[in-house]
Order: sequence, then C-alpha cells, then structure tokens
Amino acid sequence: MTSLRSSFPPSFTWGAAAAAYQIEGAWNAEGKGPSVWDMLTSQPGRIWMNDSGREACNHFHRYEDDILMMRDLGFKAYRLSISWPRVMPAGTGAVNKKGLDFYDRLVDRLLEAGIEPWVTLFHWDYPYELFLRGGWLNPESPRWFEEYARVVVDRLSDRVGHWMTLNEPQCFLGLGHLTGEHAPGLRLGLEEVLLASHHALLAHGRSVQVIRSQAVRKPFIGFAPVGCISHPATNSVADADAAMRAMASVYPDNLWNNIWWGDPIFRGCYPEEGLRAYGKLAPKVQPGDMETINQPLDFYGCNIYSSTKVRAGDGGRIEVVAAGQGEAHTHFLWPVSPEALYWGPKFLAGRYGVPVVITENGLSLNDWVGLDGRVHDSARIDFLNLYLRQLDRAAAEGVDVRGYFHWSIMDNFEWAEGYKHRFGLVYVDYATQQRTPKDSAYWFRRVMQTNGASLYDEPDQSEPSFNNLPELQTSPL
Ligand code: GCO
Repeated sequence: MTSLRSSFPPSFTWGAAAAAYQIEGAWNAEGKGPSVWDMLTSQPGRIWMNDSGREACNHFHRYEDDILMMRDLGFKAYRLSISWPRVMPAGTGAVNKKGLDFYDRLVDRLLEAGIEPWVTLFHWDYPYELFLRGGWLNPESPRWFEEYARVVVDRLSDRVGHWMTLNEPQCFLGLGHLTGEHAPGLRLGLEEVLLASHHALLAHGRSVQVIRSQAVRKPFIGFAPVGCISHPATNSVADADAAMRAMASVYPDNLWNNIWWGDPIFRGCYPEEGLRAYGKLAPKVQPGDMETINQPLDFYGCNIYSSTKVRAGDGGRIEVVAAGQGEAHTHFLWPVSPEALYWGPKFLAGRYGVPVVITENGLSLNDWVGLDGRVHDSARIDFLNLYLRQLDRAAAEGVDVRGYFHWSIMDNFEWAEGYKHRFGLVYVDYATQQRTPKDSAYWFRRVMQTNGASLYDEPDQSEPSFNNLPELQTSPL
C-alpha cells in the first residue's frame, strides 16, 4: 500500500458528532424538563412511525461504554450537545443539579479517554416551558439563552475549550417555525420567522460574550449553520462564478442561505441581497443589536452534506442543473456531491476570513448487520473517501480548514424521519441497544491515524473481489 501525504495541517481535528435529543433518551429522567421535541413527538402522525427520542440510544445511561468504544475506534474529538431542559427544566431559573452533573461526568470521562469535547449549546431541544412563553418570538429569548449559557460555561469551561453556539438555525427556524415539519411544528409567516431568527442571532451573540468573558480555558468558539453549497457544472470560470454567487444568494421565501446568518455574525449587518429578497418582512434592527450579534468568532462551523450543481445561463444567470437519471444519492435521497467539501469551505472561509471546521458531514444508508455479524457499509467508505479528498484539495489550495466531524458517531433519532435513516459509523440495534462498529468506523480510524494520508491508499488487491473474476461471456439470445 502506498500512502501519499495529505494537505491537512498536523494539528487537524478529526472527530464525530451527535446531539443530545438524538442519542440520550432518558427524556424525563433525573429532573429533566420537557423540550419542544418531546412535545412534537408525542403528537401522532408527526414523526415517521411515530418514533421519538424517548429512548433513542440511551446514551444517558450508556455513555461510559460509548466513550470507551469511541476511544477504541481512535477518536480524539467528539462533538456533543447539551440539552437545555436537562440543565434548566423550565429554561430559566432553577438549575437541575443532576442534569448538569451528567454533562460534568460526560466531559470528565471523555477527557480521561483522551477525547476532546466540542460542545454545542443548542441543538434544537428547546425548553417546552419557554415555548409556552413565546419561544424565539419573545424578545426576552436572547436573555434566556444567555442565562443558560452562563450556567453551562460556569460548570464546564475549566475543561471544555471548544464551543459552538447554535446548530443550524436554518432548520430549527425554517423547518420548526415556517414549514412545521420540525419542533415546535409551527407554520408562521416569514415576517414572524425572521423576527424569531433575529432573536436567535442575538442569543448567539450574548452566549459568545458569556463564553469569552467567563470561560476558564481559553475558548475556541464558532457556530454551526447548514452550509448551503453550490458547485459548478463544468470547469469554466463562468460556472465557478455562478456557484460562488449562488452561495451568496438569499431567496425570498425561505431561510436556506448562508449569508443572512453569516453576515450579521461576521460582518455586523444583514446582507443587501437579503434585505432586497425579504423586503418589508426583514426585522427591525434596534440600536446595539448588530454589535451584540457581531462578536469575534474563532471558526465557521459548516454542516455540509451535499451541494447543488449550477451553471451560468444567459447573461450569467445562475441556473440549477437537475440531477440526471440514476445519479447517485443517499438513502435520504440527497445527491452524492463530493465537490461540496471543496466549494463550501472555499466560499465560506473566503467570505468571512476565518478558519472553517466541518462540524457535520456524512450520509444515511440502509445498513444492517450481516450474516457474519459485521456491517459492510462500503458505500459509506466510498462516500467519505470522495468527500474527504475534496476537503484535502481545499486544504492544498490554502483554505484554512481546521477539522472534520463525521455525522454521526452512531445511528440515532433522525428528527421527523425517526429511525428510518442510519447515519452512524456505529450501528445501533435499538431493541437491545447493542452497538456494532461498521466497516467504515475501522476505515475512518485509519484516516484519523494517518491524518488523511490513507485516503490515497491503493485498494487492497489481495482480497477476492468481483474485479478479479474472468470476464463475463454473454451468449447471443
Ligand atoms: C442536521 C442536524 C443533525 C442531523 C443530520 C442529518 O443537520 O439536521 O444537525 O442533527 O441529524 O444533519 O440530517
């Protein structure tokens, strides 16, 4: 096997990610309050098969074994989220000591195992009690989040140094408040959703202030939005330019864009393109708001799964190129588009001038445990190899990429899709809670160990494979 060198910097962080509601279970254990996801999943017909995260992977009770497994799989970093209502059952006020103790132990065990925790403050499980008080629409909501952030930072920041504030505002606001598939399941008008979004941005800013001013360990802070990525249909300069412009676009009827979120945070203003697209529906910015939102950040976290192919049409107009028949897609029907990990970081690092970390990337497959007791997910290995080579290409061209977190460490509750999708490097049998590392987990261990060089290993020819079979003789009909 020959290994070329990769261009990932020596300090590159390799890890995997998960989120509280998707893996913890123990939805009402030890004083935890309900979240909007507990509410939504209790309404029949909202979630595929009426699944819920009540049990999920029962990580709340199995975290010690899970951490040992991660250690054995070679992980040195793990992205987790804190459940706000586990820590503060009503969202503000009383702190649930047992809930906070859980994260305290989780962090300790991770560090003992040599795994660096990267903590997300909010990955969608909003306290139900605060929803009853108007949720993100309430102008007090940024203060509520600040109060919660203070409690977490006070307790964990002597050991936690890596922080993310909000995960994917496009989803919890867009899917949660505009189209209603996600919790809290609302279908508000765009004007109200943009107001709620403004409050979420303020909450982000306030929590960054808390981390910066209070953290014991010197913090490395980012946020983790959806990367809305486009790539050019051909090698032409015109198409590349169209892809770059598509990533800097805002569309009038939805929140699926990069810059409505990134510009206030990194540049201190809403983008002109967005103000034009949303027009009168844009929120009224009060004096001081943008100063609060525009806190210095250490990285841009990108959750990138796929990208849209575009080209320059007449007069340079951005045209989306539809997928051809039979083009590769994942079990979620998301296109397999490795270029996403090249064009996304290139655009985002370029526009905002900060390092990028891939905070999520991966795919869902219909995996199962085979007759030999193993999970042979060769498609995941191939997907990762293709995507990571593109990320390496970005690094080789000088894009400041600092890390990659695979989504996900283990199969888990996939929101409105319930347990239909398996995103994990580790297979979870939900009936027995048995974990089985998939082939991809072992493959990824080597990628981490070699800092990406093993992406360029020659395929192992000693293994019998269909490629070695004599050519198929077809006889005429
Ligand atoms: C998101 C979330 C994750 C998902 C993952 C797969 O991106 O929606 O951050 O919680 O599970 O992305 O959809």
